[in-house]
Amino acid sequence: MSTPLEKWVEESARLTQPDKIVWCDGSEEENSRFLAGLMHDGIITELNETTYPRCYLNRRNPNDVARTESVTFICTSKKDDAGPTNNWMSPADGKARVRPILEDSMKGRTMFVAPYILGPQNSPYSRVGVEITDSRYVVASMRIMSRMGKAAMDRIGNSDNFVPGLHALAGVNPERRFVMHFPEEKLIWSVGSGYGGNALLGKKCFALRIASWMARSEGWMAEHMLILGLEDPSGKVTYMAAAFPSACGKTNLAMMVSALESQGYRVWTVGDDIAWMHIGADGTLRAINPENGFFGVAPGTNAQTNPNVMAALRHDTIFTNVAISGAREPWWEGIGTPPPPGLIDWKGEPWSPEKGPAAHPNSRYTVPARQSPSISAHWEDPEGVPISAIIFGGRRERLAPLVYESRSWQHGVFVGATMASETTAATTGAVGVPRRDPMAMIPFCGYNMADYFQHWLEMGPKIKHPPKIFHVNWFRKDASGKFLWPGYGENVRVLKWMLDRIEGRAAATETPIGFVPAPGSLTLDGLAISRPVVDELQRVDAHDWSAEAEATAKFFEIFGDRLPAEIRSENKALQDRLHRTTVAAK
Ligand code: OXD
Ligand code: MN
Repeated sequence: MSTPLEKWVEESARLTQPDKIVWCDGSEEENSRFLAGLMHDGIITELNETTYPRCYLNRRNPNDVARTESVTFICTSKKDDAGPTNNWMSPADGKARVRPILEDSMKGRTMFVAPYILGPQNSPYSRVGVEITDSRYVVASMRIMSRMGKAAMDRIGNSDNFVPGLHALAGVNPERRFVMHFPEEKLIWSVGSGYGGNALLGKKCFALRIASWMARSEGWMAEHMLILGLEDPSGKVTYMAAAFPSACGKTNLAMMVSALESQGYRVWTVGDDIAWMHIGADGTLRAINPENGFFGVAPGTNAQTNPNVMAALRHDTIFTNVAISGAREPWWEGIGTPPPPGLIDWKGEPWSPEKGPAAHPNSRYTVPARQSPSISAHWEDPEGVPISAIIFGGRRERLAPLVYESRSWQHGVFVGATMASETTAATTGAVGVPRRDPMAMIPFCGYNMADYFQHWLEMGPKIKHPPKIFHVNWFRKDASGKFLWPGYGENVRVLKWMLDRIEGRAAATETPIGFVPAPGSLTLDGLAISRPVVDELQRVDAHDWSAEAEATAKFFEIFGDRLPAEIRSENKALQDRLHRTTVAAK
């Protein structure tokens, strides 16, 4: 009798017709063999063995360098279950579209079966997936990003308790590229791309899209959030989870070197991208990081913005689409050193300035989390870490203050649901256009976001010691376009204010949008910042916020009647508070 896993592998092999099937055990020996094979085939090259031991460069096909949201689908029986923010196909149509691409796609190739655990090996909150792929680069990357191999296989045993994901390169053809999710049967099919977010099926596909579906039905939360611990001078660590859209510095915040280290405040990293949160036996919200590594954007990363990751990626790292120097060391824009001699760009050609960026703007490093000097001693605790604060944030040039605290859980859910981030000229041509991205989950929520808001609303009252919910904005600018807040390591000052609020130590001033730090309650010593700048950072402009409230009401219309009444009433209450402020000011 074959097991459910063996049956699915046989079925997948019948469909894709590989020459050979290899079951991956995740061992060092196996990994070395795969890396040697990848080098032999010219898919990766080894970097400088002295300065970057066991580091490799992978150059992707230029047509395959980013997540492709336009061909990412949630395939549910009812269209409404996917909701207005997802691409939808019926499960039958989704399979009919992709099956012909999968058919015979592994002829002449090897099929790898890679079982993996998302989350600490012994955690009751962890889940198991199996990725079938014809890419050894995917297997080598999954080995860094998840706990891949024998332990996962042991956990599955004869059961059907795993999320199957079938991935085939299928010629890496953008015309035949799909990332399909079938949440009702917890199945993933991905074809035509080898790029991380499309092809490492444990990451966005399982840990967010499928997991968010599972989390709703099982009473937990799968979120696009970093997890950090803030240590105070007594050595006590308070954990916080934060959701920011891409390019808003999640990895940098999670791995921050604190500007208040001399006062005894340190930041420890638990995760940089995804948090799975369950209600613990002690009534706190417990978070685990389902991942085992960091898949971070390289450009802009340097000794100032993220010294911890710079230290982490000096060994055992896979780089993708970065440039390399004549000395075979990785290089990217914003690394903090001028372009070195003999620079080869991400396409493998000699670089010169007129060619544009040497590293692809979405070039990446894939590095084991344990290699970061900032990794928390508790990052693999089976029970997870207790979350005392949830932080939402975005890039807002003028609207949102540096930090504010929500009035309640329900109001905090509203704050998350109204999250937005301004686009930059580089991406849209129009600066300052807010793009709505509730809880930073727009590309990752595996079901109707109106139901997702409802799920958030229902979770709060079930948590005996619910986290406080805050909103931050590191990106406010003055009239001349200069950032008002220095950011990076100085952001710890804002985290400290949150900690002081949690501990009941810091004063706050009520505004229509929530509570901002009372004068003097933010720790600013040692920072050259003037009082007027601090005031401007905290200013809440009732007119701007009224316009914002109208814009969010408009955005919420896409959800129709499915939008929870609480969200609507929070927006109405905000508008009333803003109205009272403007009337009072007249
Ligand atoms: C993302 C990522 O695209 O984490 O959000 O890679
Ligand atoms: Mn992400």
